Amino acid sequence: MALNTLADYERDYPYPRKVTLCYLIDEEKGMVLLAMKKRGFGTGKWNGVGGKLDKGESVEQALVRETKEEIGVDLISFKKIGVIKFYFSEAQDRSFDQEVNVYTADSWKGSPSESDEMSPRWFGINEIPFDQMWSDDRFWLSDALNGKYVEASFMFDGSGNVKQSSIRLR
Ligand code: 8OG
Repeated sequence: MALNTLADYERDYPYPRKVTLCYLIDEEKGMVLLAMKKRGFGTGKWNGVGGKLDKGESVEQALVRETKEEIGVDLISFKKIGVIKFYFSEAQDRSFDQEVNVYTADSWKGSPSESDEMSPRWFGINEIPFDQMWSDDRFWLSDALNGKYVEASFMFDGSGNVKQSSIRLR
């Protein structure tokens, strides 16, 4: 059957590949750590840190490993703030689609530092640079950082713009 709407993708591909995404939060200062992606998927965008699961890894194991690899810190405490599915409707196959498992962390060991992949920087929670981020982030990230749990799905067009979305906040 043809895939036309976001609902078609959600029905036919309910379990896209899992990836992790983590935002370090300094609650006292009202800051969030974003990192500039230097290579690969999402190059040139500010984002949280994270990536794909290695074979046999759980989501939380991957979250801890990716955070260490990308910005050099060891997570101590973190909490899940949402699950977001992304469908790239113009892609030839479904291998780009992702289920992003989103977390915030409020405790870690070490100072965020630059790696080959990411260059970190603190931003005020009200000064997030949405025009230099994934196009969907403006629809959910502020609410998620302010304590809402987000369950959402997005369908992108070939230029990476949001074509359809479904967002549930609680
Ligand atoms: O392993 P790799 O670097 O390719 O993983 C991609 C990272 O980017 C992963 O942390 C999940 C994250 N990511 C997407 N799509 C989106 C998106 O639309 N918004 C945000 N904020 N992050 C995304 O893959």
